[in-house]
Amino acid sequence: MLKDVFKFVTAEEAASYVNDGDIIGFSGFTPAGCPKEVPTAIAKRAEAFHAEDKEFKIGMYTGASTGDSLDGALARANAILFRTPYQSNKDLRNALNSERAPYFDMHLSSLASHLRFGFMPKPKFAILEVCDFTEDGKLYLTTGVGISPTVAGLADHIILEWNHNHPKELNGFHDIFEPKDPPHRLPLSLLTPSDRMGTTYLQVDPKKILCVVETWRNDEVGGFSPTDEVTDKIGQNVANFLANEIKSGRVPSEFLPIQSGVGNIANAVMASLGTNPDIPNFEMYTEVIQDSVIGLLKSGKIKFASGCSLTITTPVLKEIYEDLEFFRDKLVLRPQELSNSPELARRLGLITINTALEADIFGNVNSTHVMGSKMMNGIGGSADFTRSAYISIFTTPSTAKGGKISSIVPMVSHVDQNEHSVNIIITEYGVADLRGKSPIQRAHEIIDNCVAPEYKEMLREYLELTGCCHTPQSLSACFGMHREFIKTGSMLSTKWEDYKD
Ligand code: 0RQ
Repeated sequence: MLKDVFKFVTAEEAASYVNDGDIIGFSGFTPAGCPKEVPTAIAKRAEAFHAEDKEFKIGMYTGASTGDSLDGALARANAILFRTPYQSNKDLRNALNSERAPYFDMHLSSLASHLRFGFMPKPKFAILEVCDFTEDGKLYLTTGVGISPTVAGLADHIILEWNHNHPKELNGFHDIFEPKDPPHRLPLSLLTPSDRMGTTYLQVDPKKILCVVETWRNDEVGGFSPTDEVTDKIGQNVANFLANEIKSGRVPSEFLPIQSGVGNIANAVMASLGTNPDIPNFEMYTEVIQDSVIGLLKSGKIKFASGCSLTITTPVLKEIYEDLEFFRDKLVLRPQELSNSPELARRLGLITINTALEADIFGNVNSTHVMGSKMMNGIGGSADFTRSAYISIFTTPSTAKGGKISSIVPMVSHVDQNEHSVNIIITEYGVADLRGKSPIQRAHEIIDNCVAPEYKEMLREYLELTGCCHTPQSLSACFGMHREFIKTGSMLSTKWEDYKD
């Protein structure tokens, strides 16, 4: 009996082991598979310490974003010593933008190995959500894997959240593997998205399991906005572009595995790929498996999906759990070191589709910083995939904030992906194919095909400002549209003579 071997406690008792300055690694990836009870109890403990004027902050390693009971609760309690990587919680975003929560944004594929290399302090605790476990330390994870194998290995103590809302039959859906570190690393042996190279469980030293907390709480995955005219059009443009790539022979007729990012646009793109008759049935090798993928697995349009998490809303997850046997040979969940591996992205020939906040006319992309300084979410896995893609695509609506911001600008206010890695930009207006083009040719391609009509002339005029050089950038005017927005609340009134020396 597990209860005879391990210490079963309340979330508050588990949290009482954690002290000011401790560092914790959490399971999960997005709100999927994250612990919920113990982080909330740690946040309450922090609040109690703060009420007595005592310090209480913890260092946090997560897979990616988490649920509100983790990031939200700890941010509201002002209990964050540091935090990495990707996040998307409103309260945490406010905390890190006001320097209350030091945040460093990392490529998701790098985090586990950087922890093992000792580039950052090792976690004292790993808090992991499981659907089942054994006396000899076999852990069966739930809907998100993230960095669980690495933090479980490095931590002194493991606290388990045993979530009975996830069926034990999830056993078999995971492919857990941790590579050796250089110079002893071997090639990752996956040759197709459905290959496996690891175990279905995470083996830990059972002596490290400090305590177990039982819970019945659902993952806190938010719903999606219904698609609208703009996101529908972007989705159709992506699908038509890829259908044409197959027709022209640049993409093999059997097609290539797809990686798709997070959010509303990504969900709409997947829906369009699913309904376009010229797109063959395909496989996914991605990090986040969202709701739209599940419908397409059911219809057969998607043959197989490999990811790091099932970031699925509760009603759709219920559908999966009611028909687990149907999905057993169609889904696999892996640690982010595998799901986001640049080695595998390059070998499998991924077509990668991610979202930009803004792109510039030369092809650089900003997915993270609003007006160059305010962190939105983080780079996530977008660069893990983009740099190693067969074809890298970025989508964005041509404007934001009701047309007052053009998503295409002369120079991005922060660079996440540079012009050398970005192949294709797609808005609701069309497709800019940047492959094999010089900076000036790229600028014309983007302005002609992707920019909203009201900003086209402004950007054409910008190109003429310096009349010089390989990349005609005016260092005085390149942020003129951003500066105009900050000054007046709209980029539409930008006049270059106000910004050019
Ligand atoms: O703001 O919410 O206040 O209205 O940005 O924009 O259009 O709803 O787009 O939900 O698809 O997210 C890049 C953030 C897009 C996401 C980003 C404002 C806009 C709105 C959101 P409001 P949308 P989405 C896999 C890959 C980086 C990581 C990544 C992301 C809000 O896709 O975080 O790709 N990507 N990971 O109004 C000012 C602009 C703007 C702007 C949009 N130019 N200036 N605000 N907005 N453009 C996943 C993982 O790695 C886990």
